[in-house]
Amino acid sequence: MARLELVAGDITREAVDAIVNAANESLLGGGGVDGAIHRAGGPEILAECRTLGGCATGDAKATTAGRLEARWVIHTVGPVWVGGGAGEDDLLASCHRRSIEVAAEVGARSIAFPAISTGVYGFPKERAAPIALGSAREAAADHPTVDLVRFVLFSDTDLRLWRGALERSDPP
Ligand code: AR6
Repeated sequence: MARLELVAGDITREAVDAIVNAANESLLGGGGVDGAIHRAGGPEILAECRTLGGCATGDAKATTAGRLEARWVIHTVGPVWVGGGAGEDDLLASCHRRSIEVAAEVGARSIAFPAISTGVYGFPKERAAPIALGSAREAAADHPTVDLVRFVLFSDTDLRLWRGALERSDPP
């Protein structure tokens, strides 16, 4: 069973095998955590992204990680929140499942996620946290080579919210 960790920090500094990027369907960069990853990792990541032909919402694709400590960046596209009735929950779960599948495919044993969709895309954090935790835990159980799943929250407030969600979730 994979270890599940919650920390506060900047995901670009994570020394795990793979970090997940909350990208958009173009995979050609943006603001938020996407901008931070491309800035810290350098132009190699964007050059690789250009060859991938974009990415559907809920799917994930890997590139190498340029100057980052991680070896791979797994780019996933979270749903834009439009009120909850457009399949946003399932798409968010899919992002976590697909990211872990891709991590297993490239041989990554440890993976760090940001809080996908909860920034510019407007997904409510209280609703996103249990979905992200549950889907990541399930996917990691199906892919036992992935033995560390870490969520990197960008503030102490977010970390507290996610800890609460973890405490309320079913034990593994
Ligand atoms: N480390 C960890 N978390 C971060 C960092 C960081 N360095 N920077 C921001 N966050 P967002 P989204 C948190 O907006 O909602 C981009 O333009 C942030 O506080 O980055 O999925 C893409 O290109 C929030 O909790 O991603 C897309 O167009 C979380 O990361 C769009 O934004 C996600 O916020 C995707 O929107």
